[in-house]
Amino acid sequence: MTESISSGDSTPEQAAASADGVSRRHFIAAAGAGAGAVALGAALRPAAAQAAEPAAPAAEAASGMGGVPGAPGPEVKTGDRLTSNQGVRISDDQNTLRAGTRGPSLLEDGLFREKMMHFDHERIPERVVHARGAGAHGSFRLHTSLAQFTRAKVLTDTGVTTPVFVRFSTVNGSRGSADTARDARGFATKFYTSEGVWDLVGNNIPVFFIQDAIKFPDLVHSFKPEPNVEIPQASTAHDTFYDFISLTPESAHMLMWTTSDRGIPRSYRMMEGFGIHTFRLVNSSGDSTFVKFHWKPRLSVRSLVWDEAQKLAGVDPDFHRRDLADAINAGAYPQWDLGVQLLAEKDTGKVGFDVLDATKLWPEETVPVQLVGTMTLNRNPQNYFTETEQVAFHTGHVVPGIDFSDDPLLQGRNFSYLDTQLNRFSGPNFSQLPINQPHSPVNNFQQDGFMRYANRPGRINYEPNSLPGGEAHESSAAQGGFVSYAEPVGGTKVRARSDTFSDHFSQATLFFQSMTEPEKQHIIQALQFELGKVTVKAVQQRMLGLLANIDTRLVTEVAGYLSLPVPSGSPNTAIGTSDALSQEKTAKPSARTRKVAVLVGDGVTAADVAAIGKALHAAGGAAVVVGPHVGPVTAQGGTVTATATYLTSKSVQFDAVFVPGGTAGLVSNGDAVHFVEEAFKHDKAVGAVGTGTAVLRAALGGAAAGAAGVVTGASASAVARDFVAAVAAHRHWSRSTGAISA
Ligand code: HDE
Repeated sequence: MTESISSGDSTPEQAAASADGVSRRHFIAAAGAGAGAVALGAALRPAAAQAAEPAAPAAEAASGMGGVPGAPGPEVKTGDRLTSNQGVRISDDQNTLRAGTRGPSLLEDGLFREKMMHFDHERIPERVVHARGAGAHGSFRLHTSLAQFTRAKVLTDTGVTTPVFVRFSTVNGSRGSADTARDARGFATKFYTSEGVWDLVGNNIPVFFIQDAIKFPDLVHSFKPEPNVEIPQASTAHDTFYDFISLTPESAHMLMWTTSDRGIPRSYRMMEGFGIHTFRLVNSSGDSTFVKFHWKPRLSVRSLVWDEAQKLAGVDPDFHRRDLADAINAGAYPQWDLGVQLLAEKDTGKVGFDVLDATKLWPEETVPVQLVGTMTLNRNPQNYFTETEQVAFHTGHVVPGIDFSDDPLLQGRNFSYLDTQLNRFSGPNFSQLPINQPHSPVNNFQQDGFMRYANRPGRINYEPNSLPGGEAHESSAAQGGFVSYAEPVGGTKVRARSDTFSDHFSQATLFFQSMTEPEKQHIIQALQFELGKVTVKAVQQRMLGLLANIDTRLVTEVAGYLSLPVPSGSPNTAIGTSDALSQEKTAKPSARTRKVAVLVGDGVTAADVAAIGKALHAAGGAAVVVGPHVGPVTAQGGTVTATATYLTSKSVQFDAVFVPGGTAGLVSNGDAVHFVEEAFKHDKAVGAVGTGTAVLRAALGGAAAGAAGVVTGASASAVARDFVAAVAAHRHWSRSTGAISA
């Protein structure tokens, strides 16, 4: 028998369907000890307690730490008895041990000491970047095999469902910062494939600020709070960031993306994801094809507006985290299609830029994105810390058939991620944590270190070996072994970049030119805000110099706002446009998962509330009744129950607002009037019927009734269709920008 530290006997599907619903790989060492360990634990428990307790059910008996089947370690139970970490039942968890009820606490109080010691050490170092995140479990199913290009089973085997865990994040802020900061978003996917873990550690923006990993610490220091005062939190709008950016022209392209609507997503569920770097696919003959990975959201790419994002940071700092968890709990599972752009090495000239430069994308019009599979997120973590906080991604985690290019940013990342995990987990054994365990067998001679859960049994811990129990052999490519792509390399050792990395502005211009008018205006306003917060004139001027090489209108309007002269530049306007870059040009209308506030007060017409709720529900959306207090509201013709109030809810938490009939009394409710006014200002759909139109008039005046996305009528049933269509359109930009969105 081949001894191994893994059972290797559970398929990913079986693992995914394990009793506690948490996908896990089983360690043989642990599984072997499982039954015995429980028997031992039971034997150590006080006899009286054993008698009082029914025997643990089989599944629970096999479970170890945190209910993880087979994992060794103290058994954490969810039963009704409080115990110490040593398994001793606690008789009093309300009082420390004292010499007399008013006397000093005693040193011998081991229960207190253990509890406080553990509490004092609850935190692990937060991620230096991407500290703030939210995760979910799900699965990936391939529908189109890429066997011609790769031997990776996850990309060739259309019959397999691969479990995944995804962590979304902001980059800049601390772990407790607000979700809606202007920032890039992390989009990291762990595929638990049958051939090992593949981590696709991407962002919602397809390019990066810098070309060489050696600049990463400088970039991050510059956007983080300034170190003397630790201000501002989760914001790039300050001197040091723009000082660095203005001196780093290669950042121009990504700056266009972060200041665009992509920097303030409506939801994690409505973002694209990009692997950014050029990777390689390698087929079974050893041939390589360059590849870029994309995630395309089924719900389209949608964003907030800046005023709304800032207010949400106060009203609901957990807005994106809550949105993801709520959608999954409601069964509205978010989905993305996995896309690949494939480019033969001989065709790299086609894209017009060096494929190794991470500040460049491959225009989809030149290299189409082919959709090959679908990811569905359908299960929330049971515990934030053990899953979302302890998940450890690494660009170096690839499986046979997926390999690296020489992109200097990617090469640097391949070094950095292990280093960061060593710091976060105080040692090298984080891959044994349940969330990080591969679902395929792990079998090697590594051992020990902080927090090691399982070592190989027996005495053989080296290779090569000949004694019994040491079988663990290398695998050739044909046997599924990872073989690096045999890329010819050569050259002189230098610290230098290729000249092919030197055009920093053309794709920034391509991006700006590809935007619709409202999207352009949002970028201009974002840069006015960001540079308006910069206090050093020389930095503002240098930034204008950079913008002048992107677009003349852009620099003129930002310079005008800053009352600074417009510098001259030479934007490459001939680069044209790419419609795929514009979220407005690519989005499909949909009211699915949209949340609409229905404002009510005493006297509300129940039929209107019911009709609008029904219409939204039919379109996959939801109505939330907002009233003066929680519970039943006096209603005409039926019952209306408020689940939210003007105190607990603000317009920024909703996609649209609807005022039913019978609510004329709300005109004297400042919160209700402000609700409508603010939703209108944020270009959201606004509906009002019957006497509810009085609230609309109080908020917006008479003229608003004819504005885009404002739907009025006699009753909810009469306007339901138009209102749902207005919600599905997401926003009605012409109100704030005077421009019709494409
Ligand atoms: Fe990361 N990055 N990064 N990064 N990154 C980290 O690893 C790093 C880069 C990305 O949800 C860290 O575990 C370097 C690009 C995501 O856990 C750290 C460079 C892209 C996440 C690190 C980059 C990313 C990280 C911090 C330049 C988009 C969060 C904590 C060479 C493709 C993953 C950690 C999660 C996290 C280093 C650039 C995406 C410090 C050195 C480009 C989504 O290792």
